[in-house]
Amino acid sequence: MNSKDQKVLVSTFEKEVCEGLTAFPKYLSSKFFYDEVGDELFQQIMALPEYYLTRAEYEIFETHTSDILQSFDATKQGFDLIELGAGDGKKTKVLLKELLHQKYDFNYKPIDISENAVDGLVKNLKEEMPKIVVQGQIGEYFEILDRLKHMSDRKKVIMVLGSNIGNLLHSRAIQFLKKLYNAMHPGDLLFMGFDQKKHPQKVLDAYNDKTGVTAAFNKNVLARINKELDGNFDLDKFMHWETYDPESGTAKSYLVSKEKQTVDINNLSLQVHFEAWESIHTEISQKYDDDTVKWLVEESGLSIVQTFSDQNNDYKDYLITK
Ligand code: AVI
Repeated sequence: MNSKDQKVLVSTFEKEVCEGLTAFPKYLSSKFFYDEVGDELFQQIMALPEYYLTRAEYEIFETHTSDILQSFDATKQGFDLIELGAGDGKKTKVLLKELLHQKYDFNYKPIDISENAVDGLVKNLKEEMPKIVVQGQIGEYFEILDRLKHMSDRKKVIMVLGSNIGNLLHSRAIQFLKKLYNAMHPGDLLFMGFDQKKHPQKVLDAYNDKTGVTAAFNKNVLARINKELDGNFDLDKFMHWETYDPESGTAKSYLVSKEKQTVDINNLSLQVHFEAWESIHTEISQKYDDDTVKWLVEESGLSIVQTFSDQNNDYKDYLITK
């Protein structure tokens, strides 16, 4: 950053872009993938033949619907269904439909970082299932969790689907689970999706699809810098690169500079130099096994009650209690 420039860094985006692109090695958080364009690209990813996660969780919901609902509220005394990172709610709708059908007493509270996603979902549910009381909220996970505790007196069932926890390093995942623990009262439940370790090629393919949608999704963080911070990244001069370590279960995404180049980010008065083949680390997508999930959950003071899996054991939803 130009030292003469006294510009105050206001938004998290500005602050983190500056930090990440002046660090060595360079990094940017995957939470910045999601604007209107990023949301649309993620929708496309979820429909890709390679991206098995969404279909696997959908299969779990379709094949174990009644058992899942029973596990949420066996006595039918009523609860709030809170979904963090709700997105378009496609999978959740399977449960919502059945909750209505079986006359459970519940309110649905979808929360997402994307205003666009929450507004779309609330509008869509009003049309498709007008009987459900839906209260959407916009916010980042960690900040929302502080509000969660005081959200209602009813029993809470908190859902975090899509292996969204996998975008956090284990240390952050434990912090996140501890925050959930603090937001829960005894008897409240957490229903959380964890993508499982599997054939490494299957994981690599899921994050490196043939049509290049995932590459465009990854590069969207650069497009956002261009749009929102007056940057001049040439997206063609970067390539999407994916790795998967079967030992740790960590899939990592990078943007790799194909040549030596300098990029200006005018709103930050920042010039960023790239050597040829220098990388920006943008995302982790962690894959788990039962022992690792048990460790994360128990480190946070919580415990696993039950698991639901797809036929291939590619993916699992864990029912967790305080
Ligand atoms: C949202 N999250 C769980 C996705 C994942 O699988 O890590 C985001 C994603 N990144 C590339 N493809 C999908």
